[in-house]
Amino acid sequence: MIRLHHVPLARSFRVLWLMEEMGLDYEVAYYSIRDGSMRTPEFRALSPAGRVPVLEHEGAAWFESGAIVQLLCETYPQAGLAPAPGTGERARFLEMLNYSETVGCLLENLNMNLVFLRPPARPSVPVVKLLHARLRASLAAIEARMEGDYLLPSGFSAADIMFAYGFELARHYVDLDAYPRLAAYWERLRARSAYQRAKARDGEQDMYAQDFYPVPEEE
Ligand SMILES: N[C@@H](CCC(=O)N[C@@H](CS)C(=O)NCC(=O)O)C(=O)O
Repeated sequence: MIRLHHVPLARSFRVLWLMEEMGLDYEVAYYSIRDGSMRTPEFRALSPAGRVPVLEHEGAAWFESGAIVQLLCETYPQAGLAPAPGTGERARFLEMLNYSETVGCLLENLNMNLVFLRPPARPSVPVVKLLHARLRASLAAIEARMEGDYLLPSGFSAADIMFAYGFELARHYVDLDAYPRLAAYWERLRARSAYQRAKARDGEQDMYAQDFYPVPEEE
């Protein structure tokens, strides 16, 4: 039995997409960040910090999206979505798997300031400006390194899933067309049938009320 604990458009989408690429059979348990469904003792028993994703996999429960992606790649090596330890592309693979959370944390902090804060709390304009600048720099760094169609020269891998999920959120804060290689890469990934099947099971997001969140004006 495989069950993914998932919030639409959250980092758990990485695991959903990976499982579609791998052709696994799985169930999805849906939650919302807004409705308290992640605060139950049952969910906390699976995820100590009350976060998604959690993957229940044949009697075990795993949390942290990067760890789950790596564990699935090791459990199902026949899917060919991760270079094996000791091979030439392994270092780049692990770098990108973890760099995805450098970008993920910037996006989470932008979400916190611009999407989740409720009045009378107000976002800090200097902090939002700093987060924007750091997000743009993090994307530009990969834009400059991107040579082929995917992050690894040998082709599509689970590192693409980990990293490219961030575009789903980043497009609410930056113009992705400013990064032509990344924009073309994102188009290429969204054309994958496994991505489209994962989107069909993602569910309705209740995070973003606007398509784009500009940097707020100084008072
Ligand atoms: N580094 C963790 C982050 C997990 C995380 O923060 N998930 C968010 C959704 S993207 C969450 O569950 N947030 C719930 C909350 O903050 O209450 C991972 O990659 O799994």
